[in-house]
Amino acid sequence: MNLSLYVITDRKSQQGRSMAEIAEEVIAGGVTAIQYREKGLVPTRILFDETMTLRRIAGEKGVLFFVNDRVDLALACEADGVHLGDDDLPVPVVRRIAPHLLIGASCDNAESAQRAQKEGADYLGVGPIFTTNTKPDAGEAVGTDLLAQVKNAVTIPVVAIGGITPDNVREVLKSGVAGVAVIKSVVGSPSPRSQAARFREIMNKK
Ligand code: TZP
Ligand code: MG
Repeated sequence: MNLSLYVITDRKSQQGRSMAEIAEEVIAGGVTAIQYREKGLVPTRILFDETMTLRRIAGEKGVLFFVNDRVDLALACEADGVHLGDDDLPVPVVRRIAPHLLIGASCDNAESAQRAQKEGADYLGVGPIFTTNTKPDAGEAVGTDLLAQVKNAVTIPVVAIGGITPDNVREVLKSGVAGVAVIKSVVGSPSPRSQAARFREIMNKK
């Protein structure tokens, strides 16, 4: 499971480009995982159509595909996995109803990370590492020291998220995480492809 460069969709950051175009570009730039995330009141049929498109694109290129929040959509489009937070279905419930799905769980401290691991999560999303305005309710930045603490408290892969850019990604990787998840810095870039490639280059040099 390669989660090293994990890009999350965001309609507001796309600047008129289609989700499919962004996905094709970031994959060409070297991302290893894509997550479909939609927090707006968008009809489920549109969400379904978009997840099907991204599922196909990711599948063709051998990139992992996750759906945020919605287990029904993850199952419907045959995603590789689903990413869950505290407001979503509990990890053990999803494990029961969708045993083949990979499950990512959001957490922001060592205790919740250990709990999610025990409940059967396959990887953890930890953040926000730095201040971000992409997710207004993300809470206080946790920083890289706490990230390292969380990483050392579990054995499953940890993906860092929140305010990560090519300028601070080296610092994040020092904590030994399996990957970084990024929205604005890549999806909001004039060239999502070259920005993903920039991340990739820095990460490969590490
Ligand atoms: N969860 C914690 S921070 C965040 C999410 C979804 C937003 C990350 O976006 P960006 O633009 O990479 O800071
Ligand atoms: Mg959620």
